[in-house]
Amino acid sequence: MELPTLEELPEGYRSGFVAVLGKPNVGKSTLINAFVGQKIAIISPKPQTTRRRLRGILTLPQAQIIFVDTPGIHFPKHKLGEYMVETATRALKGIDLALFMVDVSQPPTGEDEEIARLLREYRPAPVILVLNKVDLLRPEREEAHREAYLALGEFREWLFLSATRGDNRERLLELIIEYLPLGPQYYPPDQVTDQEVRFMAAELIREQALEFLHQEVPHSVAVVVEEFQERREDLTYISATIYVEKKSQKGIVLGQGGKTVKRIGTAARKEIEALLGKRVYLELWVKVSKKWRRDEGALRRLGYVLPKKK
Ligand SMILES: Nc1nc2c(ncn2[C@@H]2O[C@H](COP(=O)(O)OP(=O)(O)OP(=O)(O)O)[C@@H](O)[C@H]2O)c(=O)[nH]1
Ligand SMILES: [Mg+2]
Repeated sequence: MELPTLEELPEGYRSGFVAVLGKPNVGKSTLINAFVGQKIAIISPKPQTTRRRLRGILTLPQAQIIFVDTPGIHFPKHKLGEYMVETATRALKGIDLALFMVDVSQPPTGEDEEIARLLREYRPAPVILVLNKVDLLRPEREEAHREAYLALGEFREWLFLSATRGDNRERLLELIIEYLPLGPQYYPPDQVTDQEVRFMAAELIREQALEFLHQEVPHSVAVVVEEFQERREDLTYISATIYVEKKSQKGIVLGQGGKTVKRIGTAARKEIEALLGKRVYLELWVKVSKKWRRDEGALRRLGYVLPKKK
């Protein structure tokens, strides 16, 4: 699809890049999926789910919003963590608006303070404070938590939100559009993300690994799609490798008689079929890449390469 020229767009058309920042697990990816109306980012109740920057594009009659999903900012314990935090920090460059998302059902932590400090240091754009998970906020804590978050910095706007239930989502969208500059469509109106389907398939497999594995194992998982072939018009063949950090984890991912990897595969296949709108034959392998989260070379081989500084 071709991009319309400025003359073809309605007068006053707005567009821009909106980074969603916050510590792990506050609901950043959930919000972007809800706005875009499609699962473009994987989600899990476990922290540190998103590892790379990715874009979710919402095209409306009056505006195009490019949401930038970022890894949760935290105090890293290994090179993968450092990579994730650096990725999130670099996403601040060249944005038009930042959404600082927090979990308002809990009081602020050191990670929230660190993000507020980053925003003060970089001053990337106006900041809207998004107090998410309001559906979990106990009424007697509302005032104390709200005041504690508002005290973290200077915010142009703030609002309560429930990304899952939808409270205030429309209001947030209106606010975002108000802060966008006049501009063209950067992406064709039917495009919802900048990611390749091959990469999205790898993420959907990792999402199911997060679902079926526990404790440290899910965090030690990386997924690489080795082959992605349209065998027939209605059938895609995908072969992927699940990497873990140690031999013992390989046993856990396989499970007795291979039952765990089978479960991961069945669930992921359904998700990928929904994404592609066709049948998928998915083959999964499990391999060990020793302590890959601590190894720069392994990180690169697994595709964790920093986006260019803008
Ligand atoms: N109750 C409630 N749960 C929410 C809300 N928003 C997100 N969640 C849940 O919070 C968990 C984390 O959501 P994600 O969207 O993966 O969080 P994230 O901020 O992208 O996390 P990272 O990628 O790890 O940084 C999931 O279990 C979501 O279903 C909300 O408004 N209310
Ligand atoms: Mg996320």
